[in-house]
Amino acid sequence: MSYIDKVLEELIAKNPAQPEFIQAATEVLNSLKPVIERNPQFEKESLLERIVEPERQLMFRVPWVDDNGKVQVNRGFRVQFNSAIGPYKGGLRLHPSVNLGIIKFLGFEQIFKNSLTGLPIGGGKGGSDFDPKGKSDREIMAFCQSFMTELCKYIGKDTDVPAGDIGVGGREIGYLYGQYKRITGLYEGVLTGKGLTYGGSLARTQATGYGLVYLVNAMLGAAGKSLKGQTVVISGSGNVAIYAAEKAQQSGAKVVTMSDSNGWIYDANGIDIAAVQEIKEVKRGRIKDYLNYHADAKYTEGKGVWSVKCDVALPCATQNELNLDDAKTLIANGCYAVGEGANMPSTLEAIDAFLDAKVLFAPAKAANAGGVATSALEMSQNSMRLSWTFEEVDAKLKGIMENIYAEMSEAAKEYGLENNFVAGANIAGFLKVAEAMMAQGIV
Ligand code: NDP
Ligand code: 2IT
Repeated sequence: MSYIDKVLEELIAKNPAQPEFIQAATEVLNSLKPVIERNPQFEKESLLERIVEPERQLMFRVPWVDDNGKVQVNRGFRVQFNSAIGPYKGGLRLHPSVNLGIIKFLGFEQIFKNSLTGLPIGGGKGGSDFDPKGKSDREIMAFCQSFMTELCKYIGKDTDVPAGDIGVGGREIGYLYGQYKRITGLYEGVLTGKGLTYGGSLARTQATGYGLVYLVNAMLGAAGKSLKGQTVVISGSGNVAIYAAEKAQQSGAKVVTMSDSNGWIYDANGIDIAAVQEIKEVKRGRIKDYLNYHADAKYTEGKGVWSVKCDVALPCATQNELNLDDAKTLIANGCYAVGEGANMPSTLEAIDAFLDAKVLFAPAKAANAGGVATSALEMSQNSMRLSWTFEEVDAKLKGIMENIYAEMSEAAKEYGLENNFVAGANIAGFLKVAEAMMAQGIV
């Protein structure tokens, strides 16, 4: 049995209840076959066994009082996966589906994503099974304060720097930051995605969605194509989806769909992003409310954006939202490029179908790295006690995404896997972390 197969077999036996973690690890490790062949010392020093085991996993009780005076209890998580190249860095997710396996898959992906940014950040992720939907601001604050009361013991600007993810945006980061400062007395860049009045970076809100489109533009450009005049389908209507849609439209594309967990909208005239922003960012409403702004758009309950004919697809909602059947439908309808804004939105079978059909496929850990890259820029600004303009941050973000495209395509080429950006991103992200771990001894 090969070294990689042996490590995967042990990982599956040890983590049977963590299918998402197994899925993420399978994708990465299977990409590393040619790297392991060239570097036998990795097996000798059990590098893969070490890299799939988090350095530390925290699970804790989060009690809080709801608006009826009832005590609620949630489970909190922080997985500090790998600190070889920098302090743990990664978001916090608040969603009822959150469990240890989900946080481990996200933390594992984050290691290689953060490496690809070229910035000094290690991999981590956290969150809770708390459901923010329908909660009052006071309930959100009560939860965030309780969550941070425990988490603050384990984080800091040079050790672990959380940020947003699903269900965590500016409001939640504010409550978390206030509680961290109150307990520790430290005014420091312990979180990113902060408000602009207390250390946040301009362009962090836009960064993941903009970065996704910068990377897709680089990928299309290298293939002699561009977004101009193209039809784009997007899933999700949260932070990543909104700013991906905005930048895609600025790049000359027509975005025709967006969705949430209830259903999806189709607007043949192109999505009105200001309307989606008002519905989601201001009113915290449902995507169905788009009909109140554009009665001629179409709303359908359930899942369905991948059935719409398009040139480019940008999944920006959640993991495993695009399966083999969806991939086949997209390919049959002429979709020639996919950029993953969400983390692991495509199943392993869907990815294989895209690669077999020679679809230009930008994997999440490269395509959505703009968010965490700009978080790292926020950390730099906090350390220097200054702030860059929107244009400065945006220009750095664009440069970082173009560099990620170059790194993943060169790594793919070097290993004879031209245009397989899944393998290219995994290999390029892995090699930097692997070298740092080897240099630091058996830790
Ligand atoms: P938001 O909470 O802002 O938005 C999430 C969107 O996805 C909402 O439209 C939500 O619908 C939908 N969604 C979430 N879960 C499900 C589900 N189980 N089924 C169907 N739809 C769902 O989160 P973000 O935009 O920040 O995150 C979206 C994705 O991007 C995630 O995979 C995240 O990990 C990833 N990501 C985020 C980054 C960031 O900087 N924020 C950076 C890199 C990746 P509803 O409101 O109905 O739940
Ligand atoms: O998945 C991700 O990269 C994020 N949710 C952003 C993490 C960050 O630290 O900005």
